[in-house]
Amino acid sequence: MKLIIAIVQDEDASRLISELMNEGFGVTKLATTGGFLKSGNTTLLLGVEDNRMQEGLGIIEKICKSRRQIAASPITMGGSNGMYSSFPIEVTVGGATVFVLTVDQFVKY
Ligand code: 2BA
Repeated sequence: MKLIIAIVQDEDASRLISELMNEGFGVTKLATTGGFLKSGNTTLLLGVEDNRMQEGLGIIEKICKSRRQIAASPITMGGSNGMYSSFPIEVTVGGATVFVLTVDQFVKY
């Protein structure tokens, strides 16, 4: 068995969960925050049998779109007047950041 951890954009989360549930996957949704943008994203946990892992990854790939976002750079520029300010940068976020872990044991009580 595998545990798929998928970090996706909030905009894609509802559709992705619906599609996964329709196809019979078990899904847990966590509200998370990206370390770089410091804005909300969604992390999904899916426990899947090995023979359905590719199918699950395929659905995530199909639904999750990459988007460009403007963010405040964490790097600050120093001015001659001693003031420091961050500047906007454009980043491409997603479609999805996915980790696949092998599950040692799966029990339900
Ligand atoms: P954030 O950390 O908020 O990052 C959002 C986007 O900002 C990233 O998109 C990437 O395009 C950009 N970015 C991140 N760190 C950067 C840096 N040091 N310099 C310049 N640009 C940077 P994605 O790579 O698609 O990541 C989307 C979200 O997935 C991330 O949100 C984070 O929550 C998660 N993530 C990505 N890689 C991860 C990793 N190795 N471990 C854990 N979570 C990860």
